[in-house]
Amino acid sequence: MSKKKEYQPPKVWTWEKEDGSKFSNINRPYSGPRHQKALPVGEHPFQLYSLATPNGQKVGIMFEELLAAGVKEAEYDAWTIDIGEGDQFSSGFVNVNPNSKIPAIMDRSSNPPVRVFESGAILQYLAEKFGKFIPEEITAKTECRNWLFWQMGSAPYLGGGFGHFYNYAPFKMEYPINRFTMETKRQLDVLDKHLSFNEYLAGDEYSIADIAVWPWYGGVVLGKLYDAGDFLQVEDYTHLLRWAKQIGEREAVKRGKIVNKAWGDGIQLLERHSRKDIDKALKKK
Ligand SMILES: N[C@@H](CCC(=O)N[C@@H](CS)C(=O)NCC(=O)O)C(=O)O
Repeated sequence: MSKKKEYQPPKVWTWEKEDGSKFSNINRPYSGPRHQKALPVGEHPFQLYSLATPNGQKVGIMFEELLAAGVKEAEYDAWTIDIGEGDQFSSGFVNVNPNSKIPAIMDRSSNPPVRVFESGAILQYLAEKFGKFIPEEITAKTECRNWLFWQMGSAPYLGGGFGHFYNYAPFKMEYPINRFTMETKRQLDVLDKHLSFNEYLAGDEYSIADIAVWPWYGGVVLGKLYDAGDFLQVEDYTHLLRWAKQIGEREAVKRGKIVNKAWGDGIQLLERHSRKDIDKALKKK
């Protein structure tokens, strides 16, 4: 691939095995299992199959928030799915999520057990099952869902667009970086304006909307994602920063964000089977 030569799409696209980008070793243009392997199952009602990426962190945070709120029935076992190694293509994982993406859960307290995939669906399922972190009143509940679905539609521009071309692409290209920076800054401004007159995304109440948005947009403005703080001038988004810091101070968020953290110099926690696993990992810090 050359930087200068303009790409002329052929009549029919063919798969070029390695394009040099970070995940090209695992990407394929088809779905389904690539190897036979069952998923592990622990003793708790919920089984979480995940990794501590922003999408994965949402569910670790939700379980920790539920436990902190006294919902004992939300006990869970968390297992690492190493997406760099292709664990998401095992027959067991594909049975829980045919889309082969983390996070996914099995609710074994239901008979028959219920599978839930897509982080937004998982947050909504848990919130509705336990009547927590989703407002009861219809207008507030709808506002909560508005922001939950906003995140699902918007974050792919941030992660798959901006993050990919700014960080993971084999070389820097001005056109896609400009396009996705424009959209990312517009999204940051949407949140900043909304949070200038709302404490939380759904209004006065902390909810699954905050849990969904924080790992992505909180991560960017707190300098935890893509090392792009200066490039995006994140200090301009003062209301978003206020909210990001406030959510980051919650005990359950500090605990949940490290669940299934399988890389980096800091805390790692491949599996979680009891609260002590997180206590120990945080103590080592
Ligand atoms: N819309 C999905 C996105 C999930 C997603 O993109 N997960 C990524 C990690 S953050 C993944 O599993 N990637 C593995 C792959 O693409 O093979 C959700 O919110 O759950």
